[in-house]
Amino acid sequence: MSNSLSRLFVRGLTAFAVLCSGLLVAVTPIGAQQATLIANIQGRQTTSLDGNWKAIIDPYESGYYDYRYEPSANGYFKDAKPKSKSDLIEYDFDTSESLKVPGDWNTQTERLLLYEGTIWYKKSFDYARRENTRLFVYFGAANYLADVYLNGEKIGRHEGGFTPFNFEITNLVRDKSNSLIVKVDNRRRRDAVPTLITDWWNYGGLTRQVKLVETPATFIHDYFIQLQKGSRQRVAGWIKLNGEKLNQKITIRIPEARINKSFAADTNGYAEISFEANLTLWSPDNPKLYDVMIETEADRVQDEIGFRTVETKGGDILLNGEPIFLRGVCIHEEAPFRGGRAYSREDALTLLSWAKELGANFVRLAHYPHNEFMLREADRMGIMVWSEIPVYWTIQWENPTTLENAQNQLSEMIARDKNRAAVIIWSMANETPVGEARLAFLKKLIERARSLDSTRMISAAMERHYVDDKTQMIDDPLGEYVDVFGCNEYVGWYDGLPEKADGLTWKMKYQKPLIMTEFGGEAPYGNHGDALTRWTEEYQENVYQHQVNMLKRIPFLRGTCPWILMDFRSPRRPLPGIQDFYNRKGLISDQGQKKKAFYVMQKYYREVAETSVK
Ligand code: GCB
Repeated sequence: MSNSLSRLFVRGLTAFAVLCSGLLVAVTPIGAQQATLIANIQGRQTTSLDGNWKAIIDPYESGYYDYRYEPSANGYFKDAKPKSKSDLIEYDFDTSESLKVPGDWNTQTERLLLYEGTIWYKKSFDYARRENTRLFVYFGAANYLADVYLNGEKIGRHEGGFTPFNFEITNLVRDKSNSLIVKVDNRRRRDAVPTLITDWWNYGGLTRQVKLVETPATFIHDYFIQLQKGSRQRVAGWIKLNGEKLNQKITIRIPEARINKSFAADTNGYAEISFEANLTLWSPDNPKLYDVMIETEADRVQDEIGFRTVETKGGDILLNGEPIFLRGVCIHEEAPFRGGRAYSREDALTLLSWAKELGANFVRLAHYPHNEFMLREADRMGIMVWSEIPVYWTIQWENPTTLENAQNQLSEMIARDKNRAAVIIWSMANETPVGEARLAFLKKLIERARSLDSTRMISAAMERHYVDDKTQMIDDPLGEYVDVFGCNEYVGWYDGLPEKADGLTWKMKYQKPLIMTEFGGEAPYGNHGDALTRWTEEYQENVYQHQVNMLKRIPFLRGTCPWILMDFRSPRRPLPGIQDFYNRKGLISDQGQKKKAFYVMQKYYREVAETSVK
């Protein structure tokens, strides 16, 4: 067997072995170079490819299909140049416009605000790869469908707009003038996840960081290091190597906790780990993170990991064994002040600091996995996280490809964030209609989530219905399969006037904790009037006052997440002078101004924080 063939074979075997152990991050099976997600990109040796990329707008996909609508062998990915003065080539990356990466394209130039289609991105780079190293190209996210080419060769495709992916380019990269081309297509599709309709902007492009990741020939590919379910002293998980020398010693060190443990990886490069440790547990009051070093002969990865337990007991949520009330708020990945997709540490710090100011110890990152800075900062700031995938409203429940796509996005979300103490809930879906096919679909997602991570709670944001004028019933059959019930309701906004909340009683079929995952109303900042005039801050405040009084009366309520922290762009919100294509349900405007409703929630959270159930 040639060297590269045997490497492929070994990699194939490794992938198979991991699949069997139920830990594989699913990937679209295209191209030999495709690799499962490398854990903790921040802890690696990387080279940023952020900055200006050349871009060709291609609404008819002329760079991909020929005039018979067959995939073209000479598409834009060839990055061709005329070889003589008579040569006909109808595109040129180098004289085309530039787009910033990371960044959505919609907010970079006026004419792309509503664009849905293909844009080709190109970055040139030099890279002197050292002996015995491997090179990967990593994308934080590309919305929605990305086809990636290096030096004219396709290296893979990725579907899903909010999760990271990487491809191995060891054998393709050159010392000089590499041409990395990505075709990004953000057209909505009925069979996609999300599907055609959402209440958020379809920001397209390379929306998160792009990096080259250099690793040793055999490297630490992935690991799961958390407290064992149900234990506050035992750390358990696994480490996975990738390369040719798999059967080697792996050491985990946590110097601050005097931990130095070694494990032998099996012939597949897989090692289960388990050891006792005396750790200060992570919590919102004390978000303790430890430096954790994972070392092999040739590789060393450092991470910051917090340790805590989270579970439900009857109707309670327990953090480190103590009942906790989740003082939450929903957040979209929308950039404060400048608009567009948020992507930076600064964006994360602004949004999470506002959540803290509100009194939150919990955030619902809606409606898709957010960029990694949000999770890293939540870990540091002591904010618990609900993380979800864009299985939103009505997707194609009976389509196996749609299910596979949703499972893949779920796997990628868990793969990236499974070592973040902040994440306490994986959520499967938002406001999906009760029905058999949907239940079967979501049960499959739950199975997948539990097989990848048994330590987090599972939930979904569901709906409720009236059994009579005054009684709200929570009995979605999906409730049976989740740990925590998430419920969206808009009493006072889509459902009656604010005071309707006063007369309502809530009932739930399940003996499980309930989080009210959405409620609220809309008002542009600075629009004033009386408390019954729609779109005024006073009306919004009124909604919140009545909501809070109602929420206080729900005995099984263990958390609240008002919709939403900050106004965000939405194609469904055209009302001139009021919405102007923004959903204005923010407690804070997109320019950072706090609305009256913010203070109602802040007061409520202060009260909650002072009572015994924190
Ligand atoms: C919902 C959705 C959320 C919307 C919100 C609204 O129920 O889950 O995505 O943005 O209502 O503002 O209507």
